[in-house]
Amino acid sequence: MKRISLTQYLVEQQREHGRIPAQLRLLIEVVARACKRIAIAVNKGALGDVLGSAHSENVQGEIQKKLDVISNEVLIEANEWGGHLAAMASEEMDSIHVVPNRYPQGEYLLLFDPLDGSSNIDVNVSIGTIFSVLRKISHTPGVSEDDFLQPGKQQAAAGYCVYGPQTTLVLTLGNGVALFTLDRETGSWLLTQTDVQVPQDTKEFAINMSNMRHWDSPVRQYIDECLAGRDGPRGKDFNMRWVASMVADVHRILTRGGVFLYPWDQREPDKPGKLRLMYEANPMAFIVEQAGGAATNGRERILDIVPSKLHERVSVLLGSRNEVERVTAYHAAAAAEAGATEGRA
Ligand code: P6P
Repeated sequence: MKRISLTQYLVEQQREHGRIPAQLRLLIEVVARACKRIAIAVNKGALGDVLGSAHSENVQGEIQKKLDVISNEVLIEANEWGGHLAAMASEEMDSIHVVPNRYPQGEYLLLFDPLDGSSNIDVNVSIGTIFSVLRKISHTPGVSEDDFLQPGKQQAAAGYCVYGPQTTLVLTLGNGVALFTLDRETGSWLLTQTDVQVPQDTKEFAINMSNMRHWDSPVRQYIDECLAGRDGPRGKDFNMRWVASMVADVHRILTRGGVFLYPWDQREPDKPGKLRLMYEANPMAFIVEQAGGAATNGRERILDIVPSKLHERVSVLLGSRNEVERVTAYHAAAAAEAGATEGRA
């Protein structure tokens, strides 16, 4: 494949396919440049003053790492001045960040998890940045949190950057998935794969097994069948991976297939799941579907969920289509059984 730069790829997408307006092209380039800066900060590790706790808490009630705060600031500063955004939302900020009046306002809304998987920072395991792009559709002056509360199928673009053995940017504009690898000698994002496809089947699942006793029955049934291997109902052995960095687990699935599960469990029954809908599940679901995979919350397509809160959580099942459909079918069967039992009561 001819190694073209991200800039050339975006110009060609804009010129040849009319797929992205100039403001969206600028947005993607600015976010990609911010990810480069984050990659440099992450790579410093102990050599820079970037490891350890920031001794502050985010809206999720999680203790922030220094790199969480640094990454958030890099993305805010990089995107404020360009005139492409109306506002931003971040896992690390309680409320939305409206572009200051000293800058022109644009039509896009940017949401991000600036550094996903930050529990892995201090142990040198892959982490990443996840971002989602929506259009401001209301014509009311100004911008509010309500402008962000759109289902994931409204996304104009989505992507993530993995800070791992390679620094890789994964991007969808709604017409397939492309991968760019950072050439550290020139500082360029170079196109290294187009039309990424998730294999429809897999022998690999990703879930935090320590939560097994808390799972609902459909998830327990699915994992038990995988663990039963070739002598069980699936007739094949399965492998397990759990990096505890969604970007790393999703990137592996995008590369060789697999199914990722972070389901609802009984530890916090009032929460639908651990992961956040707007800036984790939605962008990853968009990317996985664009690569031929599937993403549900066990009952419905993640991209169809109409959000009610900016930081709402969701149960996530995503990856190889045939496996996601199987787990989702187990949820439907359990719900039907519960309904029938209720009817008989
Ligand atoms: P656990 C990271 O904190 C994260 O939000 C995702 O990146 C990851 O998949 C999940 O949480 C890991 O959660 O409970 O296994 O530590």
